[in-house]
Amino acid sequence: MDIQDLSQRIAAGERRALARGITLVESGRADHRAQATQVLAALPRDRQALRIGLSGTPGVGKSTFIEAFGMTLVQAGLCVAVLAVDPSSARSGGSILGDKTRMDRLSREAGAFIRPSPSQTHLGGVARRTREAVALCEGAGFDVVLIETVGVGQSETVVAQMSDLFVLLLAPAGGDELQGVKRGIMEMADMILINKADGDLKPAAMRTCADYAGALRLLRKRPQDPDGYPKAMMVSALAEEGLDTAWADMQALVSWRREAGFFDATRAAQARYWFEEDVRSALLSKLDDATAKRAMEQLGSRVAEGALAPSAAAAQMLDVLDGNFGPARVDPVPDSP
Ligand SMILES: Nc1nc2c(ncn2[C@@H]2O[C@H](COP(=O)(O)OP(=O)(O)O)[C@@H](O)[C@H]2O)c(=O)[nH]1
Ligand SMILES: [Mg+2]
Repeated sequence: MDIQDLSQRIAAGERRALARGITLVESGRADHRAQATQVLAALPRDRQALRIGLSGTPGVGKSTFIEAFGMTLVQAGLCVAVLAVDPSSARSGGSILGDKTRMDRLSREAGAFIRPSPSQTHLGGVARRTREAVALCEGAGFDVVLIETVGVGQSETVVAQMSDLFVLLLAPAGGDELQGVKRGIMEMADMILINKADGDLKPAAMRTCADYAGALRLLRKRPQDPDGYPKAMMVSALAEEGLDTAWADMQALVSWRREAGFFDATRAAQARYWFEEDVRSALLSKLDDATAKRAMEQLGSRVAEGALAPSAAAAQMLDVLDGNFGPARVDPVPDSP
């Protein structure tokens, strides 16, 4: 494959080339990884999309919202890419793939690009792939990249750490409890959108919105927020209500952050975070190699027998990881025939 040609096509905004590029970054093959790195390096560096992370539990209306909100953006003349981080996708078949029908209109728009989530269970791998897919979309000249995630555990943190804006989508609650949204996730949100504020659900949506607006006011003030943010507001993805207002409020927040320097500062901090994460995960992956596993097993047994102190064994293990087999007296794994 001609990498230079592929990069140029991506930079020219060709959707099929972009899809091909994303396939490369998602691939586990070493040659594909090397090509992906080359493609990423060859893309224009002066393009910046607004990255919007969107999280919510299954059924709150993420797909419906992305379709309606995406159409709002496209009609405003913007190009929109939709990506997904879904650690459960290996089981569910992807958070976007399954309901591309819900994005029927958006998927037919020339200004839109929708990419189903890769089927990969390991969150660390998903994070890198998604970051690189975002970079490809930016290089392809998209104005907005929506990164969807199902609200399960760590995936919100992953998405928040690669977004300029993090939006939490909630449904109207029946009772008066705060739907068990974890404080840590609330603290990441720049906007909380109470979806389904229509028909019979409207009164409940109003109560839920007021509850969350109150809860947000109780959180510690963050330096990157102007007055009035983070904000809770009502929308209806189905009735397409409140979407223009939500977009206007997002733009207002982004402009403020740009002028106050927080936009670039956050991106810089995120880049540093991912650098450190990549180092950490690369170090951890060293434990997966056959020699390391064998050393762990052997040293572990000696610790269990009481022949070696845990800390001494750990020091020997680090020697093994450094490629120094002497002190640990661990035999390297013989080459397989
Ligand atoms: N009443 C109402 N229903 C909605 C709204 N948005 C989504 N839904 C419905 O909620 C269900 C789940 O929506 P979906 O977009 O698939 O949610 P997801 O699992 O978060 O992607 C579907 O039956 C939608 O029609 C809304 O704004 N109002
Ligand atoms: Mg969905």
